[in-house]
Amino acid sequence: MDTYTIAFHYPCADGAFAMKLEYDSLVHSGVEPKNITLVAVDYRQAASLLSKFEHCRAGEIVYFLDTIGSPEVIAALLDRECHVIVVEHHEEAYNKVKDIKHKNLVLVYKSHQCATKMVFLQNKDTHLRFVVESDLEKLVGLIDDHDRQAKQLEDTEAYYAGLCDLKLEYDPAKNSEILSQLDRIDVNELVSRGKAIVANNKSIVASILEKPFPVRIGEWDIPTVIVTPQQYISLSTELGVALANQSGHFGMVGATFTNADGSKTQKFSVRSIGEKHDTRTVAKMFGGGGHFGASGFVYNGPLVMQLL
Ligand SMILES: [Mn+2]
Repeated sequence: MDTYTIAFHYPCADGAFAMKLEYDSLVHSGVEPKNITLVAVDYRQAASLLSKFEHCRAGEIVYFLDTIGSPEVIAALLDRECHVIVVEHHEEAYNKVKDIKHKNLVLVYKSHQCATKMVFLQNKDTHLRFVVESDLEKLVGLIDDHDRQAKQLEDTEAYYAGLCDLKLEYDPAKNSEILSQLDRIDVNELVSRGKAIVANNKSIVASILEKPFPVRIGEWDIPTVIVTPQQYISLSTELGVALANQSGHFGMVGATFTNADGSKTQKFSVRSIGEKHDTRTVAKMFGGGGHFGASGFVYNGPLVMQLL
């Protein structure tokens, strides 16, 4: 009896859906669920990754979907005579394994498809009991459009807002219900729920943007808004970019988070538009950092006004 492991990128919707489609197609082809192990691969815990594959013996068929885990893990599994199948669309990740030549290694790489779509197309001819076929195709299209930031489908933003609102825990080790939760997703319901959230967010954003105040940092008066932690997590980019558009240089969003011990942490997110203003210049002044157009820093002064 063959045994299977499906490792997938976590926490990532594309990884989770790819896992679900691969799982369904294995079960459909006659594999018993007890012979399938699901492993969420979290790069933030890369050091302990190999321990999640201790059960893999010679002959185990191991999928890596939307993730390569690490080249070391793959090498260790090949050493144990496992069969490894990598389905990947991240060029950087693929480059780390593309030179490994081994009879038990299959690499599937497509830069223009997300992992879910790759798995979907590979198993298209088998009956998937995930959702009814036409809806599944629609869902896969939306996952693909969002995961690759293609922004070609009009419902993609709503799909993702609706999905985030479900607050699914994709790791089967932490949530034994995840497979049935993914089974129950109704893509049309998800999109209409998402549309309402997107519309609501737009009105929240509009009202927040009515009251920015300038914060002097270096040579810039940076328009800034203070929001709730929840708004900070979901709306920083939208607000920061809008404020950067207003000022022509930077925009800044702040929020006060309460730590587990009750202490407070003030986080700031800086955004810019175009290629002229590097947000890291601002973030570095406070020991933070990030990317050219998006950075963050922690400022634990007692009051926001002290920045002025
Ligand atoms: Mn992906």
